[in-house]
Amino acid sequence: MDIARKGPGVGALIPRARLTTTAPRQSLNGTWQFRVHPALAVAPDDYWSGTGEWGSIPVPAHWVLEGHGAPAYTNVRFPFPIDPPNPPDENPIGDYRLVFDADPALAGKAAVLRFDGIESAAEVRLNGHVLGETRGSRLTHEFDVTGKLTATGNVLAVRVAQFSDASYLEDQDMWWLPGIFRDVELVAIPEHGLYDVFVVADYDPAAATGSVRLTLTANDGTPGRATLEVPELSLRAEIDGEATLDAGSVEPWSAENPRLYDATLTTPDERVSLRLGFRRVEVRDSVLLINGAPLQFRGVNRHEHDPSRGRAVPLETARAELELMKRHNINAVRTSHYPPHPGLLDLTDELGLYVILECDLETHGFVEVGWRDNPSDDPAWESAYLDRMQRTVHRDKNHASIVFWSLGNEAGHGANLEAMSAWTKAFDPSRLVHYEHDWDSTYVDVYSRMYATHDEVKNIGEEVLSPAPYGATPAELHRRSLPFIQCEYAHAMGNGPGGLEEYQELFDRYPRLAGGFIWEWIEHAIAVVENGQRRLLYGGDFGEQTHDGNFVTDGLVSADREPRPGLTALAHWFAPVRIEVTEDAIRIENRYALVGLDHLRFVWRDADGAEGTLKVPTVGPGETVEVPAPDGNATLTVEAVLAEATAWAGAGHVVARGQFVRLAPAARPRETTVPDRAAFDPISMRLRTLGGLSFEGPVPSLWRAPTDNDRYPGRDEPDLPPYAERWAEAGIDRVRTRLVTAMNETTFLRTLHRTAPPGRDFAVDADLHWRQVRPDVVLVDVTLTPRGPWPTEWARLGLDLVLPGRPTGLDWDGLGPGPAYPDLAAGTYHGRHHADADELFTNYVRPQESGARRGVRSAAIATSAGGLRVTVVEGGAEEIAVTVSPWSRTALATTLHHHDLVADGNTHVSLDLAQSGLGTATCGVGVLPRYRLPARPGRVSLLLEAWTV
Ligand code: IPT
Repeated sequence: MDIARKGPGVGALIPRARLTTTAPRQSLNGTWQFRVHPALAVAPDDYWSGTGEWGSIPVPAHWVLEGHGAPAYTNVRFPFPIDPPNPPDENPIGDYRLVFDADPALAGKAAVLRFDGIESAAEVRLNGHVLGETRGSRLTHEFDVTGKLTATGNVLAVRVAQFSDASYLEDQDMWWLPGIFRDVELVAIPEHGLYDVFVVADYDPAAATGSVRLTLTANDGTPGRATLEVPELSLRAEIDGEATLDAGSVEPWSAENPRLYDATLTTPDERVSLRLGFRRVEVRDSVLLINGAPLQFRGVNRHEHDPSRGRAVPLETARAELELMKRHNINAVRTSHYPPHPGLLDLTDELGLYVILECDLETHGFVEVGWRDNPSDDPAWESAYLDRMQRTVHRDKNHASIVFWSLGNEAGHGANLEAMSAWTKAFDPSRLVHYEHDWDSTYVDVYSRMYATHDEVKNIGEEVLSPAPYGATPAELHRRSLPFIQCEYAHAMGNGPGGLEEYQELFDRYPRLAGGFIWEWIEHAIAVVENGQRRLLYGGDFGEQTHDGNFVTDGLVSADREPRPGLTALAHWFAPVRIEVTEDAIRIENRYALVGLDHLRFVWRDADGAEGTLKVPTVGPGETVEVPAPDGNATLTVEAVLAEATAWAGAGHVVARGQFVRLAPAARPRETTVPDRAAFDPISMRLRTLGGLSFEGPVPSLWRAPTDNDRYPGRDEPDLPPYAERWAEAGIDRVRTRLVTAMNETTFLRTLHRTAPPGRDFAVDADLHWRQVRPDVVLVDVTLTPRGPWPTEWARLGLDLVLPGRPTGLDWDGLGPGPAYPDLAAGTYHGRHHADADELFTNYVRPQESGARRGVRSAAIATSAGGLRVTVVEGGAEEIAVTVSPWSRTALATTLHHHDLVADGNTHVSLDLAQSGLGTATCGVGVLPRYRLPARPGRVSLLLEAWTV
């Protein structure tokens, strides 16, 4: 086995489409014999013989997740020296062995042995014959086993190298996870069967008709013959090699209406089933079109990940995941950064998701040495590059959902990428070619960027609205003719991402902008069980020397696929319907490209529980209608719900929501007395007890436990330190509060406090006016005033309290049910909400600030010792936020894993007058100016009512 050369694998058959066929097959998944050697040099040659000691392993699986060695995470950097094509000496070698009886339909017959994924290189032997070697961890390899299979006692032996020359081409930002991690199968090749089929089902939007172009290849490589039948279209034809057939009038396929027509190709020995989706992807005047209408990607980047099984994701899990996407108004997936399990494309066809299918290619680590010797421009690697692209395209070419082929990710520039593009365009002109790093767009069909700032995206949208400048080069003119996408944007790591609304607004405004794909769908934490406790781990937790920490846990859903708050906001901005409710009218905008709103019902309800269904006239794609609002409601909520169940959600599922709310401030109590000073701490004059409940606080507070985004400098301010550092420098993470004075006025007790960081002279003054309403109720008028020149913006402006007992739940009147921050509030709505103790925070793998409930008018914070009801009497209720946590901010900021957080038995409460936004600085712009919180005064009046249990 030679794992240090620059070519593709050897011995595999010409790549072909994955066909659904009646040809006999036999799965070889199951329990195999297994052992690992530390390096190729010490791995015995006769591994197929079965001598020596063996354990066992499931196939498909990654051996490092099955008790042999450990996973390792790096983002851009290679974990070994850049010395292509040589892998490091420390290179675990996994030997796999399976003894099996062949199915009678396969033994002695023409058949292939198929591997759908082996990381990173493998030598395959069957009954003593060397069949060849694989390259391309996420690519299918088939070997001809004709005449080599016996009825019983077949010995299949596979030697897998964790690292190989291929590792230089597979430097994606993810775990290194070796092993046979996808299916292994035997498939018969019937004598008069079809080796390959290529079908292009085109749709002519002007005529509303379809056509089918078929190219058939027989098993001997000659043109194939078969009978095509599409019963629903009464289409039947004898195909000899190639044909283009008129399908007459058809319903087109789109993500909005994934209409598929079942078709069959019959030969004397075999029947192949196809699902035809008629559709056309094209570009006109730099606008991307699907079936003649503008196509806007509302997409996500999807890695294959399961916390226990790595990239061996069961298809049922993948299906649940795609359904979850559909329920959150996502209409597109970029398969970052390799082809997924082949079954995924059947699901995207069926459920309706546009796909950018990406080749298994990334050489990002070469950026660390200025792209010196990047394989992308080295002729010795050209055949490896072409092989990867051909395997990618051939396997999945018959799927309607795939609209772009992507050459790979972050592989720099070079002739090999151009060669991949040229081959792809020649082979399949029905789709566009994508590659992000070709900023000049010389060999791609779409201009693509990642994490471009809002300003850049705006410029790109605008530049095609006026004539090209005089003297523009042909390349420049070509680029201007292309639509634009952000193949990655809004880095969804930790609490965030902010800035979604502003991107969506640009995508909606400029026709050239065809939307984008959030980075990324899922966090890649790996679950382990230690001392009976399940723990989610990230880079460095497995003893790696070179690693990139928790950068692997960035997603709209957790590794267990629980939605993060960012997904709720995204569902709002991606919604195919916008509902705007005012006091007397409801505006409904249809944001679908191709379909009307007949599949939706519009239901309304008010705060008193009255409800009804709106009569909405026909609204075509891109149109807006206005209907009158039911009379006299201070709160009116209108929801667009599915009229009938779909494959991905039940009837009644809420697709979009709009709301009108007139906030009525709570009445200010008139009868009050001056509180007894005994209820206050004599040194600090902070409230010590109320209604029998003891307190610590309230104290002014400006800090939050840094989010992931707070820990990175934003793209808009690359030269400034991240906020977490700015805050630490200013000292707002450790402010002290001094009592300035306390005095009894005629009707209230006045306490004045100064809060400032150690070693600094800038401060915030709190002027509190206390009035007793009842023994268990106080009214406090709060005025917060900044003093001196503050060198940094704040995280929050609020009051902190510590209540006795652990938190047991929260009931509030405000935005919910999930958390909301100034730039991440979309998708929450006003109402009475409840959160259980475990819903008060988001269990981000690395602890950070989370869980703020916003727009709060009143909240009841329950603890195991009692509780506190807070009512906002005056003050900007839209901005008021309540955060309740079992952990102090210091604990959140200094603990590295969620499972290591130790609750101190108290309830930490923050009542914020204002908060900073979250931004997306981990790999994008920081907090946008309008969501920042420069030093500013604040006023609020709060009614506090306490109880004990
Ligand atoms: C970009 C990568 O394409 C993606 O795989 C991921 O690593 C992401 O960054 C960060 O999470 S590349 C980056 C240099 C913009």
